[in-house]
Amino acid sequence: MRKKNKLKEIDQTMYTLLLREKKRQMQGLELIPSENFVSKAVLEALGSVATNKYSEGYPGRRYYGGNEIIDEIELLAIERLKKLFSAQHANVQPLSGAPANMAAFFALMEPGDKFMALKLDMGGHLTHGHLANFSGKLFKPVHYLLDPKTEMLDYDAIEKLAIEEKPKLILAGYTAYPRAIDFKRIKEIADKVGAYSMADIAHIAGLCCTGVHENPVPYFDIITTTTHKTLRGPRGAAIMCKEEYAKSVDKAVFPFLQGGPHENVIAAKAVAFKEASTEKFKEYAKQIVKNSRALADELIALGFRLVSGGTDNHLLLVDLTNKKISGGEAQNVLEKAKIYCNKNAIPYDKRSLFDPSGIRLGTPALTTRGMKENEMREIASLIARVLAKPQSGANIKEVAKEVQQLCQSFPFY
Ligand code: DSN
Repeated sequence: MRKKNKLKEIDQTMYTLLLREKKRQMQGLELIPSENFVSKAVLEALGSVATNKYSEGYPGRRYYGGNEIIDEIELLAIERLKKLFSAQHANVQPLSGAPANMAAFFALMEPGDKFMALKLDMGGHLTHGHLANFSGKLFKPVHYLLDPKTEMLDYDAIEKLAIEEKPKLILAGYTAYPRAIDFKRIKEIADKVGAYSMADIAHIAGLCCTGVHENPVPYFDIITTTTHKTLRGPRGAAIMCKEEYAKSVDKAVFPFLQGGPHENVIAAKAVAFKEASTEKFKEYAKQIVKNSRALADELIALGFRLVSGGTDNHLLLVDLTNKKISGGEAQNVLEKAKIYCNKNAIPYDKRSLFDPSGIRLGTPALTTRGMKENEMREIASLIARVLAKPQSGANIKEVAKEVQQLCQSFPFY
């Protein structure tokens, strides 16, 4: 007997919306570097009965009865994450990246303490000290910048600033930085000035756990990550740290910042961590970077300027200044052709953050669908064709048709 679709029966409206969203995801080119497609196994765990349970506290120390199995689920997620990254301690309860960063700050700093991070419009993050965010309001951010010529991190300048400012914590890890991060150097600088070392590896976690990018977890004081980007798990986050900070981290997550953990998400995280520990995932992570480089090389060949001249990781930042189109306009017109990306500031951008000069492209999601270098070259040419004639509806329609054909050859769900 065919299994009945309960959602369709109970809520036709939501069923239809979700079906439409699935079609949108499958029939378009997902190039937003922070997005990915989780496995069916992860989706199953996410939609499981673990969502029914309250489990405030930690395994063995809960404020509700009936947590015997939930404890096993959370411990499994913790152990798998520790093994995956060689971490001494892990907390898998953070609901998302921003709360994870908030908990990490409060675990190691007091309000008013000074910390160093990369500025948002250079590739940092709101939670790395932007004034509109808790991190800029409650703490004292000192921002380091990228080298204006190379558009890369300038470690000597970071060291000089750290010596002058003596921050309590130095944060490395970015949302729009296409190059490899020298975590060892950042740690040396932090040690030199007696600061805590913090890494926010949300974007590159899937590259770090596979050795495709250097993994800072074994030697940094504290590390935050989301679980849904290159790590390809459910939307959520985790914190890892040295054993000596374990208690402070756990207390900062609960009871300081959060209440009941989402155990269905934690179950899904555990499944994703298992998947990420396989050889297949390692190959996937390697392919992400190969694809990113192929996309970058072809875009350069087609006359696009890439910030820093290329990429070492899963993303690239395209400066559209010479194309006479803003990042926002490019995002919108590409969306019409079913090519999804996001507008993004470039270092020292002359335009506003709300309509900056660049777009950010990434390969994690399309690599999950099985696309390789040839498809990346084809996609670069589709992007170039849309941006060459952004006003032409006929041109956009033609590209959209080709996008759909390409997507049909790489079915996923
Ligand atoms: N919003 C994420 C990104 O897109 O990079 C960072 O939190």
